[in-house]
Amino acid sequence: MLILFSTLHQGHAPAFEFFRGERVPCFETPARAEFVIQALLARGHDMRDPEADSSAVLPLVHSPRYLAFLESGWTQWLALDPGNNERQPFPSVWPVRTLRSDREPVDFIARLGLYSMDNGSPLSAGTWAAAKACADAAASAAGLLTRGERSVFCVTRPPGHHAGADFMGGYCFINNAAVATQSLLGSGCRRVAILDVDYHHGNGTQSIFYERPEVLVVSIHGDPRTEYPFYLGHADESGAGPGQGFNLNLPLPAGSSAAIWFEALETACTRIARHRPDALVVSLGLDTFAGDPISTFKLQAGDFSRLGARLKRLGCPTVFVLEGGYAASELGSNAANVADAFEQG
Ligand code: OKP
Ligand code: ZN
Repeated sequence: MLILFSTLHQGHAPAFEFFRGERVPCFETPARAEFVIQALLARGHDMRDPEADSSAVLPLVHSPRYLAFLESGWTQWLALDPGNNERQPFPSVWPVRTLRSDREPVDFIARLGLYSMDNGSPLSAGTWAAAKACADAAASAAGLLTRGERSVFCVTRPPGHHAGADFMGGYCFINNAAVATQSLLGSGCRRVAILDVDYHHGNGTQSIFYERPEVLVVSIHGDPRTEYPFYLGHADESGAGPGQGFNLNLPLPAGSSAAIWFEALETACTRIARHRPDALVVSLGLDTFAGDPISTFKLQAGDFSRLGARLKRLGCPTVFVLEGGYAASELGSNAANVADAFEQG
């Protein structure tokens, strides 16, 4: 399978995040991408740099003022104090219900809150370049599919599925699955399906396409009553307006077994087949793995092969974008199991 990857991801390397009241090392590390790349190369897959520029697609997915903030955010942070080079900015105030999000504050931390859903998505010096390179990979993958490639695997880090039209969150800044999807629609696909198999509900992807019938969004994830992102991902969210019926959430209880998970995958695949998509975009989170440090599903290495083989049977040109997965050393082989099984059927 063709792999798209940029070393620019290394510049996105915040040191720590908050977890249960403590500052802890980030779970979402540069090493994650290296593990995935190493494993895919070791199994003989071809790797390329992204070739497309996603600049024209980005404003179709994200708001201009959010993109402007992301692009210049680190520079603005440094302008406040050159010593900030050694510090990570975190939001501390958010425009929740009754507060206004239409006015952009001048204060940097207030703007960071306006454009964030949590305090868990730290910026670092190379965040924009890394996120933009992922979007370029997603746009490139769409181009390759429309030129006849059957599948492309984008090793995207930072991930994207929590990022909404105008906010970052859950380690995500630009929604790579949405960029791939929008690019596919722009190059002639009439219908696209997105399948999000990350442990966490892809709230950003859902919200970006919630009112659009040409994009079916299906997600299997930990029940948001107990799992991040908590405020979206329930079974009764089925789309709105013209998009009514084109969003399917399959939340599963924390601790669910592989058997339960694959039952949900069957439901997902049946719905996707009914959509008759011209292309499939898979938000490939690997944090459903039993050994994942922040998730509770019970998939084993062989289950990722089973996933790849099942997706192959959908018979669609497919873009994979990497989302979560934090069991660093097994991350690579689990990703490669999906790719290998998809190619071999
Ligand atoms: C991203 B992805 C907050 C800690 C919790 C949320 C988990 C994000 C998962 N400081 N972070 O979907 O794998
Ligand atoms: Zn996740």
